[in-house]
Amino acid sequence: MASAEPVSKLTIEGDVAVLSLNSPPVNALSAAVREAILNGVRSAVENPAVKAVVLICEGRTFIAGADITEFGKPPKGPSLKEAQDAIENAPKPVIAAIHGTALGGGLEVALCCHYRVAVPSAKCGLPEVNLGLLPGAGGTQRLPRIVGAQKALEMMTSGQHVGAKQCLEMGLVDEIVAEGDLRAGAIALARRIVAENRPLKKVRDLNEKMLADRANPAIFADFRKANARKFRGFLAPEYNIRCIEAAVNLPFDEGMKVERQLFMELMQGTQSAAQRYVFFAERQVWKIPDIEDDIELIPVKKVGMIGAGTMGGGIAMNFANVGIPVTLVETKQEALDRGLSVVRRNYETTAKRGRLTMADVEKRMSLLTGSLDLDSLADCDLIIEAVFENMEIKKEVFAKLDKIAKPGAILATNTSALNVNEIATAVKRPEAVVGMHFFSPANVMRLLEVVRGDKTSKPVLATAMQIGKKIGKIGAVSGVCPGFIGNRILRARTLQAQAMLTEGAMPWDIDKVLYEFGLPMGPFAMSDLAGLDIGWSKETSKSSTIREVLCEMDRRGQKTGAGYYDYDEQRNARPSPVTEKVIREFAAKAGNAPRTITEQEILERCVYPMINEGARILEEKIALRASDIDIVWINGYGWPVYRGGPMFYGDTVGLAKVVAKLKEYQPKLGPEFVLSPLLERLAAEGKRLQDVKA
Ligand code: T1G
Repeated sequence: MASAEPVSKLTIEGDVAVLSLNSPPVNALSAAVREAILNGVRSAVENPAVKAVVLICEGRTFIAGADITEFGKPPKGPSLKEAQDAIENAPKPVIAAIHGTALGGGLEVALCCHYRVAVPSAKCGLPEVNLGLLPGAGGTQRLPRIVGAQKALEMMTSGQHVGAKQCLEMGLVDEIVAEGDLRAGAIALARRIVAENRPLKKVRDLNEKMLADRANPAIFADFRKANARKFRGFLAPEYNIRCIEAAVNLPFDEGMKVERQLFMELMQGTQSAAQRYVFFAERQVWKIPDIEDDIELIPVKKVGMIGAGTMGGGIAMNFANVGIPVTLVETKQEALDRGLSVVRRNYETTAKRGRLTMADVEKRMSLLTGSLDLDSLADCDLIIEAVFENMEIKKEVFAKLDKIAKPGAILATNTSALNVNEIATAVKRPEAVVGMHFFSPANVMRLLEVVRGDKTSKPVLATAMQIGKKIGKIGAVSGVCPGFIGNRILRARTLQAQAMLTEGAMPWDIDKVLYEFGLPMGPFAMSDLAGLDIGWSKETSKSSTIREVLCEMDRRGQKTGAGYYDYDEQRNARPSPVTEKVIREFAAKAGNAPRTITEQEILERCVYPMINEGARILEEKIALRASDIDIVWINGYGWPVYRGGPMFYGDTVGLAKVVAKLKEYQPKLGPEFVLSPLLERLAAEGKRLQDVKA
C-alpha cells in the first residue's frame, strides 16, 4: 500500500496543527500510517505554538480501517494502540475531520480523538464483522459509550456504514460542515474548542449510557433471539455481542481485555481467514487479465428485454432501479400485462416494507415500456434475451435481432446452460454476443455470470461486467461450457446426492449435513421448493429416477404438499415414509444393499467432487481464477461466506486429503466423475487452488 509520496504532512496553521494522511487508495492503517499518526501527534503536542490538532486525510476517504493486507504477517512499526494513546492522552484537543468512510480502525482512531467533525456525505462504521472479526482497537468499548448498546449491536453485527446526519444525531460526530469545507471547518472548530476551553472529551470515560443499559440486560437476549437465523454458523456476530456486553458490565480496561481476547480468537480462526479471502476475491473478480482497466466501454443508456416472464421482469427491474429505461417485448399482450403487473407488485411490496416510496415505484414503472414488436428494440444499446431454454428458439430470436439491433448494440443471452458460441452463429456480428446469466429472483440475487464466447469482443465483455456492477451485481467471467461455472459444479454435487440415495442415505440425512455445513437448504428440500417437475412430463416419464417416480405419484414438491418430504399446512417439512419406501425399492431394483453412510462421508461425497469440478473448470480456463468460482458459489448458491467458497474450502481442508478421499470414493462416484489432473498435481506439490494463475 506504500505510495511514493510521504504518507503524511504536518502543517501549522496559526495555533492549529493539521496532520493530513495520504496513503491511497483508502488511507488504511498500514505500519507507515500508524507511524505517521504517532510522530505527527507527538510533534504537534511538543510544539508550544500549537493549541489543537486536526487529523484529516487526503484522497477519497478518511481512514477506512486497518490494512487488511498486513493481517497474518509479522507486525511492523508502532502498534495502533500507541498511536491511539498518543491522540487520546494528548494534552491538547485532537479533532478528527472525516470525509468518505471512517471504517473499522479508522473510526476507532476517530473515537480516540476528543472531537469529530464530518461532511454530509461522510459515513462511519465498524464493518469488521464482514471480515469475520470484531473492532480490535477499542471500538467495541468506545462505540457503545457514545451510541448505547442497542445501536452498537446493530452497527457492529451488520457492519453498516451510517450517514453523517445520523452520526450527528447519535453523538458519534460533534459537528457537520459543508462539503469541500472540511479542513477549514475542522480548524474553526478546533479554535472554538480552545477559545471556549472545552474539555478533552475521552470517550472511554463516558459511562452514562453503560449504566443505563446495565439496568436492561434483556437487550442482549432479545437481540440474539431476533437475529439467530441471520447469524447462524457465523462466530463473529456473537463475539461482537459479547464485547458490547463487556462494555456495559465491566470497567473500560477490563472490557478492552475481553475485546483483545475475542479479537485474537477470531483473527486466528478459519472463518475470518475465509471472509478476508472473500473481501479481496470480490475485488479481484472484476479484473480480466487480457483487458485493460481503462478500455473504452459501450455506453448503455437504453436496454431491451426479450421475455417479460419471471426472469425478464426481474432483470428489467435491475435497470429501472438505476434509472435506465427498459423496453420489454413479449409475444402476447396478456403475457406482457402479466409480466408488468408482477414487476409492479414486487415494487409495491418493497414500498410496503418502507424501502421505497410510492413515488419511487411510479418512477421505476415509468422507465419500463411494454411492446409486442421486436422492432421497438432498434435503438437499444443492450438487448437481453430471456426466452424459453431451447437452442432453436434462441437462434431464431438472435437472427431476428441481428436485422433489427443498431450497429454496436450488445446482444446478450440469459441462458443458464446453452452454448453461447452456438447462439452466436445465428448472427453476422458474433463479437456482439455475450452471456449474461442472472439468477432467480433476478432483482434480488447478486450474482451475474458473464459468459465470454469465443468471438465476444473485449469492449462487449468489459461493458457487460461494468453494467453488471452498475446494477448492483457481482459479475464473474465464465467461458462457454455446459452449466458455465455455477450449474456445472452444482451438477457434480447433485449426482452424488442422488447416488447416495440408492446406497442407503435418505434425502433428509443429506440435507441435514449440508444445512449444518452452512448452506441455506439441502438439495432435496431445494428441489421440493423449486418443484420436482421442472423439465418433467407425464408423457415421457419412465420411472427411471426416484424423482420421476415421485412425480408420477403426484409428489411434485411443496406445491403438492409432498415431494421428497411430506409437508403440513404451514409447509413445514418432515421425513416421508412414502419417499423412504420409493427409495428402498429403487435401491433394491438397482441391486444395492442399503448401508449406513456417515455424515462425514455425505459431506465429502457432496463437497469434494465440487472442488474437483472447480479444478477442472480452472484447468479448462473456463474461470479466470479459483476465487471467481468461490464468488459464484457464495453469491449464487448460498455457500457460507465463512467457509470462503468450495475452492478456498478445498485449500483449507488440504488438497492432499481431498484427492485421497476422492480416490477412495472413486468406485462410487459414477461414470461422469473424472479426477482433475490439476487437483492431483497441486495436491502432490502441496500447493493451493487459490495460487493457480489464469
Ligand atoms: N486494507 C487494505 N486494502 C483495502 C482496505 C483495507 N482496509 N480497504 C480497501 N482496500 C483496497 C481494496 O482492496 C482495493 O484495492 C482498493 O482499496 C479500493 O477498494 C483494528 C481489525 C473503503 C468502502 O472492512 O469496505 O479495521 O482492488 O474497491 O468500492 O478494528 O474498500 O484497487 O487493489 O473496495 O470505493 C475494517 C474495507 C478493516 C473496510 C471503499 N475496514 N473496505 O470501497 O473501493 S479491519 C473495512 C471497504 C479493522 C480494526 C480492524 C471498501 C471502502 P484494489 P474498493 P470502494
